[in-house]
Amino acid sequence: MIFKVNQLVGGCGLLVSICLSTPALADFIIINNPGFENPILSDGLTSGTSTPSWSRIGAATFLNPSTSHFVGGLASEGSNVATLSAAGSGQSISQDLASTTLQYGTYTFEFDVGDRLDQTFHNVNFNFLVNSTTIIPSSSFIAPTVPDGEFITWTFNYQILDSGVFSGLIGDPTRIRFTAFGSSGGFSIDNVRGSFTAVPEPTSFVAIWSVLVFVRTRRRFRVN
Ligand SMILES: [Ca+2]
Ligand SMILES: [Ca+2]
Repeated sequence: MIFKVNQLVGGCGLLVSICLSTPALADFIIINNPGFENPILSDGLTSGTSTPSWSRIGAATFLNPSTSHFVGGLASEGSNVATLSAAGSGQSISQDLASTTLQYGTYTFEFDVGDRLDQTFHNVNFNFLVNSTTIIPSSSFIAPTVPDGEFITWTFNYQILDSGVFSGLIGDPTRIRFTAFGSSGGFSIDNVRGSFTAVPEPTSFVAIWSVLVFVRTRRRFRVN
């Protein structure tokens, strides 16, 4: 019988090892109209109205580029891109992530940044926010150089720790925002995507350790 109990203890130990070593799977974050394909635009035209799912401050535009904007007249994804100018008060576009509340884990956001041929490139200001609070990226970001007339992918990571400053904001709504600050130039954005990897639930480990404690207690009882 003791042999069987040892087996059980070993099995639970193995179970804990498996739980600890199994990598968490990433969930895609739902971003609506992520490539600015709504509304449909003709080549070289910009949208004169707001674009679904994105809030707009200033005269940020949504463009189906021609060869005067990007090499080959191509967007990074689909046909359209968002284009923000730094001139003036700072244009911005943002989206409330309706299905993504703040949770413990790692958030990753990627998007394609373009430098228009007819525009001087101005650095991108990207923010991930909970309520109106900006979350600082978990690693320092070195902006990749964007070739003139082309797009390149930028990636930002955000780690929310259970001991961190955002503990009190778990479950609150999140938002992403692009802003162009400065006096001239601008940038374009396309193909915005995000993912989230949760940290393992502490309660599952409590349950596993409870089983271990129970088994060890029973073993001592039988030995005594
Ligand atoms: Ca697009
Ligand atoms: Ca340019």
